[in-house]
Parts: sequence; structure tokens; C-alpha cells
Amino acid sequence: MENCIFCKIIRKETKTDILYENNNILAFRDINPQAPVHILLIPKTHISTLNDLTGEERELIGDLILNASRLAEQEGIAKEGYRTGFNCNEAGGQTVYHIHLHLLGGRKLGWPPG
Ligand code: DGP
Repeated sequence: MENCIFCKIIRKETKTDILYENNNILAFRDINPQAPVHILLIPKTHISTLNDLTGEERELIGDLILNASRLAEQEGIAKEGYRTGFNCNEAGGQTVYHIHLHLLGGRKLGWPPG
């Protein structure tokens, strides 16, 4: 996707702090962190929202979640706890239309989110 900011990150067209990469996914720090640790994990294929999943992406979604837990361990927040989540569309708080899993931690997170 030509103008998608996350596709640009995947193509290495922008300077980004990449923490993990494999053939299918990429993880990097959020530009506007909402917690001491705020990492985004994205698929390398452009999928706009969770509503666009077809059922073919089970392994891909598993890869995102598994690596979120690994990064939580790496960042030292696994034991104290953390939150992961996908926002979907406007009411869900989605602003970048390329699916991404948020990994947040390093502080006590409120519930429910605002
Ligand atoms: P959401 O609101 O769920 O769509 O989250 C989008 C997140 O993406 C938001 O927390 C800020 C982050 N973000 C937007 N543009 C960039 C960027 O260019 N670089 C990085 N690292 N993060 C970005």
C-alpha cells in the first residue's frame, strides 16, 4: 500500500526503532507511547482492519501474539503484567489502517480503557 505509514516502515522508508522482524511480521516502538513500554507488532502484508481477516491469517495472528509475549519478557514486563490489544475502526480507537497489536506495560494500566 503506497501511502500506508506502516507499509513504509516495512519497506524501511522511514527511520524506525525495529525490535523484531521475521518473514511475516515486524515489531517496533510506538511513536507516541502511552506507557513506559509501548510496542506495535504488525503483519508485513497490508490488512486494513480486523474486519478484513478472511480466516487464512491464523498463523500470522498467532505469530503476532506469541512475539508480543516474547517481547514482554525481553522488555522485563512479563512478570508484573502487560496488555495487548487490536483497535478496530473509529469507535475502537484505530487511527492507522494497517492492523497492529499494541503491547503496553511498565505501569499499572487502568480498566476499562477510556
Ligand atoms: P491505533 O490508534 O490503534 O491505530 O494505533 C496507531 C499507533 O501507531 C499510535 O499509537 C501511534 C502509532 N504510530 C503512528 N504513526 C507512527 C509512525 O510513523 N511510527 C511509529 N513508530 N508509530 C506510529
